[in-house]
Amino acid sequence: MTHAIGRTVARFLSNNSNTGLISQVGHLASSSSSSGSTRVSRSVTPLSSPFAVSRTGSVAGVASWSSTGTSSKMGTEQKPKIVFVLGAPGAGKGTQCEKIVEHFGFTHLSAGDLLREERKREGSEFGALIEDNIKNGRIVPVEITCSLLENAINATKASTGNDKFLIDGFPRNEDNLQGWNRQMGDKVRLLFVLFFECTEEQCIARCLKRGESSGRSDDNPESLKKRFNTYINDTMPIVDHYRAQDLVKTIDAVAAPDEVFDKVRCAFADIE
Ligand code: UP5
Ligand code: MG
Repeated sequence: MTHAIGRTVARFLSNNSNTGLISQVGHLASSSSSSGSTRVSRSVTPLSSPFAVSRTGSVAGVASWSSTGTSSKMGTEQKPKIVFVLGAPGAGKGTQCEKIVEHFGFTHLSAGDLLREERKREGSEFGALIEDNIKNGRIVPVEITCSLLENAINATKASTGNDKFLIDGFPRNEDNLQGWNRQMGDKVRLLFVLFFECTEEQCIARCLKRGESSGRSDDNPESLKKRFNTYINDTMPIVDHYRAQDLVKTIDAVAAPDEVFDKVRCAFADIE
């Protein structure tokens, strides 16, 4: 199944790589917080397929940025700074990201939110594929997720100038890791990985409670079981991969949100 999906995406990419589809820069409806930081995870609206390719062959949303020539010439300091935020379903990634945005001026990009937006976007060719994966706790092919993330990063940089990003819920498996490194590795600077540790019981209880009103198609016992299997089998090896590079800051996420944030604060204390 996964391979079939991969082939579909690969076929789509190869079918469109030379068609000269004109790229459109994703429209960014951003909201500023009191600290001047921005949260865009629910407001990025790609105007074209995430794979639409410009005449120059660049991915939609990237053209305006790279056409200035800044992308390839940027020094390390000017590259967007990235913090990956990982943890089990319901560990509190999104909740803590909102607080980090407020206090440390990052832009929050939730991979899950971007996928859910793409799923409901009229005309998206990937809506059904995304929904099938989300409902079954499987991971969407990286070409889709990575393009949505890259578009959002570029649109945010262009519209707000902010260059500090929390990437929430990504990379979740080997395919994500390799795809990100291939597409984005040279374009960004990874600061560290923020990892929220919480018990499975707590996480499931939180998601089920949220499921009473969230409308999320994966906040139910059956999907949660699958999400947890994927988390243990596919995502934990990614955390271990970064741990081996001493890049992981682990936060105990069992306590109440404000107490958890007290620990998060320390993790961000020494970043420029
Ligand atoms: N809550 C939060 N913190 C609390 C605390 N300290 N004490 C008590 N309650 C707390 O929180 C969840 C709930 O718990 C909320 O009601 C909150 O108020 C409460 P939240 O902050 O939303 O937790 P979070 O870790 O963000 O949980 P989420 O369910 O969003 O995590 P997932 O990682 O499962 O979801 P995501 O949206 O990232 O991904 C969904 C699916 O999309 C994946 O399963 C996958 O199918 C797909 N996906 C991909 O394929 N690729 C990607 O790169 C990303 C996603
Ligand atoms: Mg979340």
